[in-house]
Amino acid sequence: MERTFVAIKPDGVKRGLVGEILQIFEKRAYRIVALKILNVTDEQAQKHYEEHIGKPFYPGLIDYITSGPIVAMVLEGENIVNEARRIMGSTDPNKAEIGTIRATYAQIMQRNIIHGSDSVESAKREMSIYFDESELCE
Ligand code: D4T
Repeated sequence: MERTFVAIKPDGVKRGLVGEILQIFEKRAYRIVALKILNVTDEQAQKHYEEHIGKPFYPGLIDYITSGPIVAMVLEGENIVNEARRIMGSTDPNKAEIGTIRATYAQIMQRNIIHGSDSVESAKREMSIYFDESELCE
């Protein structure tokens, strides 16, 4: 069993899409290992997006993820890192396959509604930014 880190970004929370998005993962029978709503601090945002430091879209990315509460979660399931990203669709909603979360709920890359880790290693790193070990339900 694999684990991944998923976050419903501020626009998803503001638009009241938390329940619908959670349902997509629950219907797929993935297990919720941890779940919370939180305001991302600048420090958390910088850690999360450290690979993008210096890129032109970085300041906007930090402003976006800290603009309101996110819903952060750890999900567990078979091959979940890749499968969760397949369910979300491409980073750019315009290129995301119809039926994916981004194609269904988003229009532009700068407001792409959801985040999912891109590898098992990233998942471990990202989980530790948002959750203490004690918050994960075995
Ligand atoms: P996140 O991390 O938000 O799930 O996105 P992805 O894993 O799908 O994609 P990413 O790390 O390449 O991009 C992070 C974040 O930056 C925004 N972005 C990205 C942007 O505004 N302009 C760009 O040119 C790129 C590449 C969108 C997602």
